[in-house]
Amino acid sequence: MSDHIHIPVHPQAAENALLTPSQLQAMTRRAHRDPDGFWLDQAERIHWHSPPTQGFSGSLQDNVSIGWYRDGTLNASVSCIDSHLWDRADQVALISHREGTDEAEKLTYRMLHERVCRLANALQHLGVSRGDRVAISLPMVSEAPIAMLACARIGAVHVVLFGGLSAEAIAERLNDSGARVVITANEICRGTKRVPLKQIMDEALDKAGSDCAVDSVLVLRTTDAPFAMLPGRDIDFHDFVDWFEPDCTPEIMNAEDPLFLLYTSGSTGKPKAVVHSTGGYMVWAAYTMGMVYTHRPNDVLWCTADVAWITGHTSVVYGPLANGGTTMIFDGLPSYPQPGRWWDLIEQHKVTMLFTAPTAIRSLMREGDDLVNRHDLSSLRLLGTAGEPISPDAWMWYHDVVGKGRCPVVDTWWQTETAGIMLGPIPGAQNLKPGSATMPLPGVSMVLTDTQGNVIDGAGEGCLCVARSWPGQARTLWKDHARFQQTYFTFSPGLYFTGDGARRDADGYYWITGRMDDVINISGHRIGTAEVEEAVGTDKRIAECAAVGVPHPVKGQALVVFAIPRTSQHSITPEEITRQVSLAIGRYAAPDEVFIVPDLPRTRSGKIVRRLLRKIASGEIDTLGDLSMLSDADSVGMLINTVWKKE
Ligand code: 6R9
Repeated sequence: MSDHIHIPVHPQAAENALLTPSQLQAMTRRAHRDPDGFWLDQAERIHWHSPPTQGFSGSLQDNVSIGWYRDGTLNASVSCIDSHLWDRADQVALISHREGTDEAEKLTYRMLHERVCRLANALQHLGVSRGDRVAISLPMVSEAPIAMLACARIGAVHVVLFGGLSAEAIAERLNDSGARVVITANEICRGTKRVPLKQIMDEALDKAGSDCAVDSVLVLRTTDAPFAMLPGRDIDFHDFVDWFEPDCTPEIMNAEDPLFLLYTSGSTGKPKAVVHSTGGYMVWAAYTMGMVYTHRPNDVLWCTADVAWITGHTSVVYGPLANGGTTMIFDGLPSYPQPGRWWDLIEQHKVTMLFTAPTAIRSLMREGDDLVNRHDLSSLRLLGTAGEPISPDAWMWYHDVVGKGRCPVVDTWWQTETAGIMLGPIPGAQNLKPGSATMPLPGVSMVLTDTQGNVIDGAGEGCLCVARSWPGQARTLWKDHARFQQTYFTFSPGLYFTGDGARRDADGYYWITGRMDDVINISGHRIGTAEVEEAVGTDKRIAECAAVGVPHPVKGQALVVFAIPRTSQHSITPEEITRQVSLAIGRYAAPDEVFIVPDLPRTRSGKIVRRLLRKIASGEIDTLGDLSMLSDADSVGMLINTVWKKE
């Protein structure tokens, strides 16, 4: 129904547009006709040491191998910083606002260069060299992007870890990545809560045991809270780094050398580390952010994503800086110490482009329009969102109340694996439809298939796949190319399967229908139900369990766990199970509800029917459908009683 709602281009957006509708069409046609020529042209958006003459090389069939710009060499930090020193050394590159302060730290490109170089030299002094992994676990402070860029400068591969991970989850990632150095802070503040990051890292390093390759830990003091330092391993960040030279010769990397690993959840087993290249990733970051977030002089882009997500990598650090823009970070919450905190900051820093997740929009919307209207948000010219589906009503609120109808809302669909935006509007050149991520960017060969992998033409619904490689495509999973092939390329040989379902309407607009695998999305955090089930199942008292996602008005989805005790003697409480998940993965993955049940609905072959669990947990008990495939239909009645007698 909402297919027919078009939001036409506002005159102000048309004025700011980089492309007219016909230029956009011409670009799309050219990319289709001559992909290599098109992507070699786009490669000119970044700075190369020696520019590439080759586009794509490899194959998405059989033995999947993906390479782009193989004969090009570059350094990502040079493209993000040094290449701008001749014309905008004194332009602000990074605004970093710390909660509890009135003034932000503003680093010009020249200052950013100095800070990155000092840390790069310090890391080299610690023995880090080309190809070594460095783990970064920091709050949203200047040192986070600086640490990423310092790794890039010396050819080290950064692995940014989310501050909400448990010690166990960190230990697993440190060992898997083989990180040699860790850069962390003593504490992260989230409103009135404090997360003792250093203490958790100490526990993680203990748990990591003898397999762990970490020999140095740089610790940034973000608060006055005391913390322990292990002599010989732990080093105070600024006491050490500030002594190094403010210039550092960049390491010249091959386009296909990895720039970073990023852990994300999948539908099976342990979290996987997606590997991104240097050349293709940088072109993709510059291209996608350049097409959708059209930086102009004096633009301030505030993407509220944490640097530990792909959005933080591409939309906070690499994309805006490759394009010579100003990027802003903030380490606080939207409504702390009082509602309206974000609006204060937009007003104070004259933010022109805001990019956030639908979860944040939904919770800000609940605070009412008055709060927004009390602020002068006239600096805004573009509003963006990513990470989860945005409902048409939240989209309209963002557009009408925050953007006053002047600012295009760009709903962008992408993934850790795609590195940058795949579906999204080109502002000013396309009409918008609230709730739709619009269309593929020029050069992106998005297709829909049926469940057998056959491509569907025209309007229809199916599995979202990509038919051609793109420069930012993940190259592999760290140390597990077989899993990479198995996860993404076996569904329909020659196509990359995203794991999402989508509908394409008669105008060619895409509407994401959600994940088709067992990955759920809580407030934009991607969590594998298999990961949660593994965490619960390690308790000897549990015989079997199932984790499902159910709709949630603010978080998008909520996590519900059903657990069967081994015997009636094995008593266990929902609180114990919640704790178990927090310890194994992190508090962010703690279930919203846990039900201890005697059994679960199964097919005759013994498979748990998760579809029914989702319906029961979300209260849709009148539409359970056909139960004839169950081995024991009575189990459903019992389950409904257990779940709903709680109310
Ligand atoms: C960027 C990011 C990827 C998954 C993806 C999809 C969901 C992302 C979306 C969206 C609907 C959008 N997703 N953007 N769903 N509309 N605009 O979020 O990466 O953390 O890897 O998550 O998020 O399900 O497959 P990542």
